[in-house]
Amino acid sequence: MSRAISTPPANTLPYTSPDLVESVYERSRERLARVRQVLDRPLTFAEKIILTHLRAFDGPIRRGEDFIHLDPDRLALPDSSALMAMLQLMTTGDHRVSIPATVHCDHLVSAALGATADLRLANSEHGEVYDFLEAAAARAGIGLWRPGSGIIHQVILENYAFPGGLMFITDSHAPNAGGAAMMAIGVGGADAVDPMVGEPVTLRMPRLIGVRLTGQLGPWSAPKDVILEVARLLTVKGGTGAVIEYFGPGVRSISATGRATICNMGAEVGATTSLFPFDDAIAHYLDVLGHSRTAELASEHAADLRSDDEVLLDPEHHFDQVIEVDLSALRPLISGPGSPDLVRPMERFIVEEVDDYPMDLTFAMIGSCTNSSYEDIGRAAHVARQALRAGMRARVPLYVSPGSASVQATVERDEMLQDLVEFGATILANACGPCIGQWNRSDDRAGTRNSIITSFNRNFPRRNDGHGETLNFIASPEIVVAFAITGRLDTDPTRVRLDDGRLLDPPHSDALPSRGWVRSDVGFVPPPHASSRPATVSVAPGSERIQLLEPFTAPTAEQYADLRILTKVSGACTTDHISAAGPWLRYRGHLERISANTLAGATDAFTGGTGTCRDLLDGEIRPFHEVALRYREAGIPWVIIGDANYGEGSSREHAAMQVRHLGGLIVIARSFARIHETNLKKQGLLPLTLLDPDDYASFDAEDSLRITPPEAILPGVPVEIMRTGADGTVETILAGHTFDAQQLRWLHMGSAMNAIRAVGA
Ligand code: MIC
Ligand code: SF4
Repeated sequence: MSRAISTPPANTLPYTSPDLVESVYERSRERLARVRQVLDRPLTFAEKIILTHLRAFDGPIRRGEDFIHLDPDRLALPDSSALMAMLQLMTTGDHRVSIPATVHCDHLVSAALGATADLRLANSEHGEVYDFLEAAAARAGIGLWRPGSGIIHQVILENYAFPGGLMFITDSHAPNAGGAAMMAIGVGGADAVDPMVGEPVTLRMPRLIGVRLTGQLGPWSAPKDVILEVARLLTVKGGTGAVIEYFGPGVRSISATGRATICNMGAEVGATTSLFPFDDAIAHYLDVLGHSRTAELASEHAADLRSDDEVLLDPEHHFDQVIEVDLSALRPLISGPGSPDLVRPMERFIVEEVDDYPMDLTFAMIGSCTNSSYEDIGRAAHVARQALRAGMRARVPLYVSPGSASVQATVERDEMLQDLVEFGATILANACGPCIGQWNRSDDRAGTRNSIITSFNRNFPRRNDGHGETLNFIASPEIVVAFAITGRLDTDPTRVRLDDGRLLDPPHSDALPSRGWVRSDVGFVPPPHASSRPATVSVAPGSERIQLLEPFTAPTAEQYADLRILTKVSGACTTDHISAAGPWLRYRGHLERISANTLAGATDAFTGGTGTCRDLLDGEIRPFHEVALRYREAGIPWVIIGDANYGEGSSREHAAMQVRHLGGLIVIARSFARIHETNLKKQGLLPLTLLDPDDYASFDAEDSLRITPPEAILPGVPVEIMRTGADGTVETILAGHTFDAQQLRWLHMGSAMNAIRAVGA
């Protein structure tokens, strides 16, 4: 198979060229005609995108069951996951990628003093990583955005998203691009390697959830409240394996960037992706941002960029589930702490629950990929300005991270940032910062129970400053700023009198700047022409930050015949619990080093301890990774027993690779989050879902397990787990798996990368 395809010139541009958009539309139109002929039924917008991006369309596909093979139009990778993706790509050969792709340096910048100082520090602290990524991207023909240029999802929305396109991004908040009617799906790094070498990405055909929006958002309600309401209704598991498609008369009242906020946080309900239909608001967004030709093209193809009329007339018939949200009835909501789906109206929270939490806020923060648009900052600045007029300033430290250099330049030109600064805000770099624990917190509250309020998307324990005692409440940016005025959680900031006796007026901002968009491509590095690509991509010997990967060896029948349980985790076990971010982000390119954090946040059901378990070799309690290493050295293969929605949250494949690196072979859970399950499969691990979730209770610390040998595992056939207890009792438990015939090669070869290498060899 030939893999050396020359880099498309598309990669040298800091935006998606109209030519690419046009060719996608032409191809999609032809394919759609054939799909319609064969299926002969109305189609949802999500189906139109999926079915026109299949490698081959062979007739009806069962949702939630069949695997599909997709060829995306673009790829993007944040630095934190690009490291492993590029290292894995390197294990498969020396490739020039066959698809437009970009790397975005956004996750490693720490927040402390403000944008300039923080970026300077990031460049010196992470220079080795940035240099590696720049060289690896250049060699592979991939564009790169340097630190400070923006958060990946905002940069994509502004530059690369186009209606009806399909993109894979190695980050769970990929669906943000759904605000511009692009389907963007979060995947692990190994999945991104597939399209880089010309292979399709494999995915299970998603179920379809339709969300019908009616009414209109009230004065203090925001797009954030729409998605918090959806999270309340669906919970963190409810969207698993589904595309959420929004429609209905309420859509009109929400701007493209507001829609992006809603799609972004679809990740918090486990959705494969979220999507809005193309309409005038998106055309206007594209136009103002300088993509007029793309807006024109999309308008010409508008009928293909939304659900068919028949679907909209009878959605219950065409979606697997339909939810209705009346925007007019929505009030500002508050999520957290601990989980994004712990949601209730702010008014109720203040009256009924607030006493359970520390009342004084220690920090307020706006930004992150989910809420850093022009409109978000505009509405936040409008609230801040009213406080300033009343002679008031923020009573708590307030951080603002604009999403991109373009947003920053635009809100600066329109003097919004200046107002926020006068109000007391510190402007952070256009990067992830405290959202992902890159926060050098300098106050003395870290480590003591304290409340912060943010407009971010995740509030898992330890996420922001590494301390489980920090409670993160999530709300819309304008509500966050309003709380910064009072500094307390127990007063409704929309009803409090300012020092001048007035109540706050509801926030207002244009959705897009009336004086035009200030475009900034600062930090974009196009890949060099093939003839001048760097000769090699080198890693310094003994580097602490980057380690070349050794291929994993294939699991054997013998190993599957006698496995021990490292831990049975109890309760939520997100990827933050399995492989924490924050200070550990520095080791995202060094598998051995990062493995030291494995399961540090997880609770062991056998001992009740967090981050530790009992070592079966000598009965001592030790950190998980130490016990795992001791088992590995003793030649004892091991499994993890997981609870429901195991691996929820991010796309970081480290959560799978570390387990594999430490000698883990199997994860048996009540259920899995989609991306993590695939990540496990790609690394040659066997994720098993208990057919009867109650069997979770049967596993004991000293059990030994015997599992159907790898070569005997068949698609669609449950696997047998023979459990022998310490007292000699034997029981057989059945578990399902989701490997199809082709994916079983990943297991048999030891990993998906081994399988790619074998084909290329
Ligand atoms: C996150 O929000 O958790 C992250 C950090 O962006 C992750 C990606 C990562 O861990 O590399 C995600 O959402 O996928
Ligand atoms: Fe970055 Fe936070 Fe968005 Fe993840 S959720 S991409 S860490 S801003």
